Amino acid sequence: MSKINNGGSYWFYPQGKTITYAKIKGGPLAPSINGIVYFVDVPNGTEVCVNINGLPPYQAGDNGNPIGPHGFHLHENGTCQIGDPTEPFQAAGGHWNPDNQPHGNHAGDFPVIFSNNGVARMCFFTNRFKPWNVIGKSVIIHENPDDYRSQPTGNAGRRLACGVIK
Ligand SMILES: [Cu+2]
Repeated sequence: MSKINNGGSYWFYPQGKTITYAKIKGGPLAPSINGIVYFVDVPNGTEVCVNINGLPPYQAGDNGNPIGPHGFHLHENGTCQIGDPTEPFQAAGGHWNPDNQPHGNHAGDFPVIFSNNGVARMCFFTNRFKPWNVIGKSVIIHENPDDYRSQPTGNAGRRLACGVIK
């Protein structure tokens, strides 16, 4: 295993693999979110792994604003400038969509993130890019679930957390 220093704690990832990563920080709507998303070079594609803490508690959608599972995407601009604190991270732009697909099939469309008392861990495989192809893009975690159908954003709601991929 190799490790990335996160100010006193460490994140571990498979040794000998090429990785890129984004440190994830919550914005004004969810300041306690922090963690990492990393991208590991594997045969024929990339394994994407998530290790996030401090997600808000799940809330059912009866009031029209379900909190979690959280929409999760790559966005096209490598900036986590907060901007308007009631609609943060707009500077990150829209979904990263290099081959001009409908939402649901963007290269940057990822599975939703499930919080377990604030903690989320998962890995998944994608063949849509290699780790180095996403350097300079951003990772966004949304407040609401992605419906994988509404265009162009999946109706995933406000942007809770952001990280720029290095
Ligand atoms: Cu998004």
